[in-house]
Amino acid sequence: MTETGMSRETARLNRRGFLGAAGLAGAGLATAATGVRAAPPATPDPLITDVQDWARVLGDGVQARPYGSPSQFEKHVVRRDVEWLTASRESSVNFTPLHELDGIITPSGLCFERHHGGIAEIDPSKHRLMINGLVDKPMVFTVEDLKRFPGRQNHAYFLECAANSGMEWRGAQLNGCQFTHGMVHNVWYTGIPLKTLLDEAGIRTNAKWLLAEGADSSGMTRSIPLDKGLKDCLVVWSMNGEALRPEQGYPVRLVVPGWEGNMWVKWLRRIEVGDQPWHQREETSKYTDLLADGRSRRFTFIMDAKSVVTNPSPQAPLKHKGPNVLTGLAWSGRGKIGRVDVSIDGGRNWRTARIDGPVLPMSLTRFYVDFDWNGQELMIQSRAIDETGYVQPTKDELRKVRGVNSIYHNNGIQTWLVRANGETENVEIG
Ligand SMILES: Nc1nc2c(c(=O)[nH]1)N[C@H]1C(S)=C(S)[C@@H](COP(=O)(O)O)O[C@H]1N2
Ligand SMILES: [Mo]
Repeated sequence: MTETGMSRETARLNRRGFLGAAGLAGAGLATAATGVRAAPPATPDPLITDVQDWARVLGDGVQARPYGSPSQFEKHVVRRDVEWLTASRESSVNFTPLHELDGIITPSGLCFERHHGGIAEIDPSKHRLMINGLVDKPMVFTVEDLKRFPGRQNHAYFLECAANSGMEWRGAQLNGCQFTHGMVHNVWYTGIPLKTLLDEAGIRTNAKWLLAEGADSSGMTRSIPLDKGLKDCLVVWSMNGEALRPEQGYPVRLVVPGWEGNMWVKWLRRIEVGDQPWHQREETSKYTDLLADGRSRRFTFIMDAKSVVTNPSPQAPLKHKGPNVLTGLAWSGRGKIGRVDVSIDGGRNWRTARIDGPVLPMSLTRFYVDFDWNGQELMIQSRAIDETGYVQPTKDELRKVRGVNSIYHNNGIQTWLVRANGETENVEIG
């Protein structure tokens, strides 16, 4: 394990050999027994008998922390990057610590970041959003203008980078769900429908595509079908109830629900209306999937249903025998999650997980399995099924269709091996 908590080793297990040796056939997911057994009290236990400092000394007052931050004992709950992953530290990515979170909302300071030209620090009074191209009336809006439009909306949506799990195409590689699945976040957005602005400018009848452009040094540009832009795209200025963070596109970003993260242009400064796509770098050489026969899948847009068990996982091993809570996240770019199944024997037997919290379209959805662990080795998997009936595929099923040249759009089923001592590893059943 390196400092970032990951290993570059590829762990592959032989399915027959492993399952045979472990004798997991009878290991069903038993419902957890009631009552979590706690350790008997030590006598005398200083944690009970002593008066701790925090009970002796007056604490900070209300003026000490005008903007709050997490407890000093939560310093390990941070975004992490992988040094060798990209050529530069600015044009790079870090990952959401999914194994440290619960519920469905990602705290703003923990949302993974993906920048192609570093973080633009924009003075909102100097920012403008232009609508041009095939419109009756080209327009320029200030941020204040945007906030005066009627019809403001609130939505929770997941944003997943198309490269999430991209390092796993050729086998298990990164040891932690933060690194294998952490290019996803889910926040509450406040803004207005993109349609409101397009209506204001008046779209010409031959319009079919939109080009979204960012104000950062990368000048990010992506072509978006007009239908999608009119259906549910948003221009937002707020996440989780406060202004967007600079990392997430302050002062305005485009929200493209259910579609690959690259299209969610941050620091949004221009929408051009056109009659055909622009074929920009991010939709030609990048974010396309090279198939085995040499052809490329392009403009795939929608992020298919996917899920991952966040606990246990390599960064969050099992520590106790007896009752344990397994939990994870599921999402689909096609709508709501319909069901999540969990297996502890490498996909032989499945049990329906309990979903808790809101099940919203194109949002992360939280699932749980309360189970008893007797110390046996486990091969944990989860499988998402969305409301359209689409079933999350195995990695081998994906490879049959897509080959192994891809980086992007890997929504295959993840396997975690839990060893008898509770340590957990990223493996693949081959
Ligand atoms: N202007 C601009 N928008 C951008 C990017 C960028 O580099 N510049 N990166 C894109 C990519 S590849 C992804 S995955 C998402 C990441 O959003 P996040 O940083 O909020 O996680 O933003 C997209 N929008
Ligand atoms: Mo991305």
